[in-house]
Amino acid sequence: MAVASIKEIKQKALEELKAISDLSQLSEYRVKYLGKKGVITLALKALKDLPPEERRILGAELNELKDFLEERLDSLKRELLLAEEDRLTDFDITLPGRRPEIGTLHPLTKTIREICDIFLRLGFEIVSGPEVESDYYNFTALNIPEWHPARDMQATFYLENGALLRTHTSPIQIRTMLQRTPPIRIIAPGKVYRCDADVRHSPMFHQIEGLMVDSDVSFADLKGILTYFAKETFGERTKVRFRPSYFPFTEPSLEMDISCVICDGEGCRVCSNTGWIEILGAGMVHPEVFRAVNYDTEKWQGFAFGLGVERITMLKYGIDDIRLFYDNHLYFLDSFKTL
Ligand code: FA5
Repeated sequence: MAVASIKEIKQKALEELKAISDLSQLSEYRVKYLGKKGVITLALKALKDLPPEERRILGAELNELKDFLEERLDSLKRELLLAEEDRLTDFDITLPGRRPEIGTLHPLTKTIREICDIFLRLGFEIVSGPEVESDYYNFTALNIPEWHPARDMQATFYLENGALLRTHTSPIQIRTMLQRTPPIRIIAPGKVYRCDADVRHSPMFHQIEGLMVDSDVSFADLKGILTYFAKETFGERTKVRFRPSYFPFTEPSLEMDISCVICDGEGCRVCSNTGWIEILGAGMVHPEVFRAVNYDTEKWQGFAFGLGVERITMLKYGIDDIRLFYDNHLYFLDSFKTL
């Protein structure tokens, strides 16, 4: 190796050093000159074949170049890293801010609030009760003794201690009447549980219970209030009809249907071609229930009703699978943002 070729190496290395403008070029450069098979490394290895005097002079020069380049590359790397960091944290404070995504109420919460609002306007008050109930409040006090076949209508989840998960919101009627004296006007929204599951039934669902007790409450009041509720919820054009039914805790009992909101009463798959859809159960409070809470049946009359929140929400928005309410998929929940 000649002195001239070392000069060339030095000249080229310094020239190329000036052209480095980013970290990847820097690492390529380091490999090219200082790597295991780099230009300077190989030149240093080649020194061993030279006569001692030449080796000393050229070796000193090459090592000086190597030390210089190593030092320069280290400081250049620091500079480039700092510049990169600045670039990343550099932002334009004049740009408009990004609006955070705003959530929306769950459709079931919406329905519960809307229904509660309707009854609040009619002078009802909202109350609540426990989800873990005793057999007494859930069944016995509601005129469903242990032997009663109506217990089979509501497949019940029992706990090991003999308590149960309430199968309906009706035990809140009993709790309220035991705590208060009439007049009473309450609605009670809440979760209820039944061993029941398909596209229209869920093991956990929501009901809203209504109870009105006073000295002059009639079946006509019940029909009037339920009709008002249906029209407020589904629109003024909605027709209602009342069918006789049976609940152990009301007598007489009824079920209310509304004209099908999907086909407007013409007949479709949702209403099984009848034009009508059942939305709630109701009736005049049974004298046995009044006796269980020590109310004088000569003095007080009342009505009660219970509706399924999921069912009403499905009808309102045309939802055909109850499980969508609990899956919490954003594409489903987001579709209620504008409603
Ligand atoms: C009752 O639960 C009565 N307690 C209602 C009542 C109250 C009648 C006061 C008279 C006086 P029923 O079992 O029919 O009734 O349930 C009422 C509503 O709950 C049904 O119309 C239906 O909409 C809803 N429902 C019942 N089971 C399920 C379920 N597994 N999933 C979703 N909704 C359900």
